[in-house]
Amino acid sequence: MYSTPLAVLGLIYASVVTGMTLQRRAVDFFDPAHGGGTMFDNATFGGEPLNVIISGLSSPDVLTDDGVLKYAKANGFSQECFGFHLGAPQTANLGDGHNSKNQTVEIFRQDGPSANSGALFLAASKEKDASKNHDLIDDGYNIGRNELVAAAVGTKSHDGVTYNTVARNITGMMPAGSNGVNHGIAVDGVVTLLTVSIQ
Ligand SMILES: *[C@@H]1O[C@H](CO)[C@@H](O)[C@H](O)[C@H]1NC(C)=O
Ligand SMILES: *[C@@H]1O[C@H](CO)[C@@H](O)[C@H](O)[C@H]1NC(C)=O
Ligand SMILES: CC(=O)N[C@H]1CO[C@H](CO)[C@@H](O)[C@@H]1O
Repeated sequence: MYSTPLAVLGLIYASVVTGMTLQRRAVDFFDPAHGGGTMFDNATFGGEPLNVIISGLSSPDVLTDDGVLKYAKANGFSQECFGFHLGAPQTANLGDGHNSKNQTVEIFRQDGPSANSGALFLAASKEKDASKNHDLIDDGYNIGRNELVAAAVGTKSHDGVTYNTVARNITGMMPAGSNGVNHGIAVDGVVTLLTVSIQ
């Protein structure tokens, strides 16, 4: 194979555009294991499963700090209790909205130099009570994931923006069981990939 002048021109054009605007990314995400990572974060009492991924192929505006907050609102989660810093292991409580009072979501962005997908990795869990101190219900990770996904899938509008979300399950990336999982709560090993398109 050799590069035709047209292909080279295309490459230069692509880099220029990338430098100027928010580009749609090229991959859903990179498997953290390939870069020495894991699908568990490092919370206070062991790892919380990163059981939902917002694809790097989503509309770029969804993957920004501001954009993901707006997207959460569109899904019925209020951002009133949000206090997270993306990229750092911080708890983000999507807390006081509608039917999801005790849903907790931590958000991590995959944007390091060796795996810059722009994807957001979420650790979703369901707590017993919003007032209790991170006391998960039985099966709290699987249920937290399923509730978040159920709230997100389909077409949702908020503040003049319409989002279309498609879900796909990925197995084989996260080990099933309770080994090394926060509070010893077993996970089913399913990671749900959400691809969000702004209409
Ligand atoms: C939290 O979730 C559990 C299980 O769904 C529910 O029984 C409980 O009432 C909820 N608590 C609050 C404060 O929303
Ligand atoms: C993903 O897996 C969960 C748990 O088995 C299931 O409840 C859900 O319906 C699946 N979602 C999709 C999109 O396949
Ligand atoms: C704070 C905390 O939970 N740290 C853990 C991070 O993960 C390593 C490896 O699994 C544990 O040894 C630490 O205890």
